Amino acid sequence: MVEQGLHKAEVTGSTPVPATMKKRILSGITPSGSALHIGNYFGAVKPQIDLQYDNEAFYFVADLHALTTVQERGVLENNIKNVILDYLALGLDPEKCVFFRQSDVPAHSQMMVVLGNYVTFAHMQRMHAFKDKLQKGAVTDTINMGLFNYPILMAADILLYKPVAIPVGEDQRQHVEITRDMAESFNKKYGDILVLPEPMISKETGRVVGTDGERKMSKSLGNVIGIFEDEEVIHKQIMSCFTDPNRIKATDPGRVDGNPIFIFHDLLNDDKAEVSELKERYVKGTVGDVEVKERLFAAHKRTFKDARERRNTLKADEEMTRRILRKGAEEAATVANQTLREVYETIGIINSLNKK
Ligand code: AQP
Repeated sequence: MVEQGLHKAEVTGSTPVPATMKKRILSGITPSGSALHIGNYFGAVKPQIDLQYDNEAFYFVADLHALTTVQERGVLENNIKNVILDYLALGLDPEKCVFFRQSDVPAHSQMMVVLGNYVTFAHMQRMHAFKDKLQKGAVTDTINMGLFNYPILMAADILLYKPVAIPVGEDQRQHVEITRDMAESFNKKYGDILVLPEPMISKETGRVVGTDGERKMSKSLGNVIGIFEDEEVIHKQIMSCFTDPNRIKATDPGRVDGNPIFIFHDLLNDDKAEVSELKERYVKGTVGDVEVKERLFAAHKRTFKDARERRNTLKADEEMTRRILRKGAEEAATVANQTLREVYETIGIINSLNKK
């Protein structure tokens, strides 16, 4: 596994890459909600953006994946637009990486059909997205095949580009592992065609806890701190954050380690002296939760001020985002189609795609 710090990281994979070549990495984001939260940002988006400078990066909006949960046309369209704007506003540079929409490159769906034959039903049943649903009480009658097949589409998304590393949050580790298994099973049969990618997960931020202080920050759990929502919404999210449950009064000595409000200060607050001072006072019982939260809110505003402004500018120029995605789709399709051709040829499907 490639462990990664928050900043630019050296990418190493299992496949040897000549030292002079940029290493290829890839990641996607599912527009299953209307906006990114700070868990997405520190766990995945920020590392991805940092990595775009020194690597050959492919990043895509996994719009087809969103269909597992979003089945209202207007909502889906809106989510897709938002996540594209969020990414660009946060610093994704389409000149430094290939940024595209999954559905713009049909090879993803075509490759999925092939890969489904190199994984067993039993293996798929052990995938956590499916198992979690069952554990939450869903019956198989209500779980759609899109969700069940999600890891196969994700394997297709990845393997088409032959990346050596996949920068993602901890919750995606299993999906990268099953991707490796599918590639391995395919290669065993046909020779070294597909590249086995490594998950690239930040030790510090691979699993950002939610405002409940227990579970992973997730939109579906409602324990998020947003990035681009109205300030009142962000303020409310921060003020509702759990702290030290054993502290009754502001004068009680409090616990800092594992306290979500301080986890968020460590992530967000660029004023490290302020964070140290707040921690000291918290331990001594000389600062109240409200002040700690208000200071976090102020830090959030500072940290995301530029991105919020950039987002407003980008929003006003829809044609520019369309241009960026068109260019990204062309570049992505060139690479993806080449792998698909190679795979088709390997398995014995010699069709018009393979004609020179
Ligand atoms: N809490 C998190 N900490 C670290 N990384 C996270 N990621 C998500 N939540 C955290 C990472 O963000 C990237 C995009 O994830 P996604 O498109 O799969 O979104 P998600 O996992 O569906 O995000 P949510 O909020 O958890 O959605 P729901 O509630 O719908 O399941 C991925 O790299 C992911 O690891």
